[in-house]
Amino acid sequence: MSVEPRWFEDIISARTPVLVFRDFLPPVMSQDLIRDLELCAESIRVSSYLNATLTTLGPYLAKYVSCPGEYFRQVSDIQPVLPQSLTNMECTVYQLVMQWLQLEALNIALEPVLGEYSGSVVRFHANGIANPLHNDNISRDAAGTGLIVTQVTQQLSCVVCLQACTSGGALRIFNKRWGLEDEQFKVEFQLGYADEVVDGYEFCEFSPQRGDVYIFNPNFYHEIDHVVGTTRITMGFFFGLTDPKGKEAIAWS
Ligand SMILES: O=C(O)CCC(=O)C(=O)O
Repeated sequence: MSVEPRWFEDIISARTPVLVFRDFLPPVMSQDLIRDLELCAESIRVSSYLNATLTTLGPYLAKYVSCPGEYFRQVSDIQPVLPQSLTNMECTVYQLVMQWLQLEALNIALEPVLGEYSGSVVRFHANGIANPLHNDNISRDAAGTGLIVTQVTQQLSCVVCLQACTSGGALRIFNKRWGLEDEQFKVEFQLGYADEVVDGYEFCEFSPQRGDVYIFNPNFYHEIDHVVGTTRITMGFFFGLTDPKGKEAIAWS
């Protein structure tokens, strides 16, 4: 099973805003992982911004672009705590993405001297939580750090839905790619961009269900609607191409 090569282009250009493999994970796999995540409750971190709260297990690089050494320390501290079921899930989904996009390699990024990146992050969106409008672009956000992930040619986001919320929690992807001129819409100490930046742009809404795996281009503005009811739990990672033929990729979170 693989997608047409043209589809890869379509995700990058967002002609296909989100590519979904519905119900990929067998229920037992997500149930086992959620049970194991409860045992790691002490390692779950809450990052607060003026307009958002992110609750995560495992570090995400965007938080540490001004201190990458701290990111790699966090990666090595959390590694022994993470359950095997999370590593297994990561491997299964990497295999799926490779097959899907006809990649010859997809490996966790390795930084010379500093070590391995985090291969995924688990995100918890409890009742009432939303994620503000933002876009992800590591070449921009970590520019000047010399980190190898800043050299990828295309950055895509892959998300696995481990537990769906009762309602709300939709991912909304706007048909608007980030541009330098958008920096005027950034608000200090807040996560993301003011809503005006996507005024008049079309969007696509996707409500993930348990077991779904989806891929989209995070350089296009996106946000997550307020969650209602059961906590929305996802595992996600970014990946980007490292060779001119578009066959090799590295992943990080
Ligand atoms: O959880 C989601 O649906 C999307 C998460 C996100 O913002 C991203 O992967 O960039």
